[in-house]
Amino acid sequence: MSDENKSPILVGVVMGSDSDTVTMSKVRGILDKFGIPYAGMICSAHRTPEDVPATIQSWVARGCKVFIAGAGWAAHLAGAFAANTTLPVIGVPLASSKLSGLDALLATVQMPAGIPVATIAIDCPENAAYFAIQILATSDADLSAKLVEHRVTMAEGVREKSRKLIELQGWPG
Ligand code: RP5
Repeated sequence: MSDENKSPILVGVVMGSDSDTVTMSKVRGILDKFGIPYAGMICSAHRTPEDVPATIQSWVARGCKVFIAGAGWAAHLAGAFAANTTLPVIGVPLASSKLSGLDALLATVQMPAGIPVATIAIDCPENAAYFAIQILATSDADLSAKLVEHRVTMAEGVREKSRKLIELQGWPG
C-alpha cells in the first residue's frame, strides 16, 4: 500500500526500541481521547538511521503535522527527526539506562541553535501528547475547546481531592 493510501494521521509517534513501548504507549490514550489520528513505530537513530528520513517522508505524505520521539540512553532520536524536518518535534527522554533518564534528557534537550526539539520531562510522554494537541489546536477551534474542557475537569479533580482531604482525613480546612 502506498503512503498516500494509508489512513491520514496528524501525529507521528516514534520510539527507539521495543523496550520503550510500555512508557510510550501512554501517548495513545490521550490522543485517542481527543480524537487525534496517529501512527507509531520503532526507529533507532543509531541502529536504523536511514529509517528516520524515510519515516518522516511517509508520515508527512499522510498529513502528519507534529512528531513525538521517545528514546533513552544517548537519546538522539528526536534530534535526528528534527534534523530532517521543519515540522515540530517533541522529545521524550526515557529513564531506561542506569542514569535514570538524565543522559536522555541532556541528549534530547541540548540541541544546537536552529534545530529545536521541544523536550518534555523524563518519562512523561503524556505531556508530549498534550503538547502535540496544543500545537494542533492553534488551528482547530473545536480541539482548543476540548483542551479547555480538559483543564476544567482537571481542576475539578484537584478540588475534589482537597474536599476529601478535609472531610475524610480530618485535616482542618
Ligand atoms: C535507546 O536505547 C532506546 O530508546 C532505548 O530506550 C534504549 C535501550 O534500547 P534497547 O537496548 O532496549 O533496544 O535507543
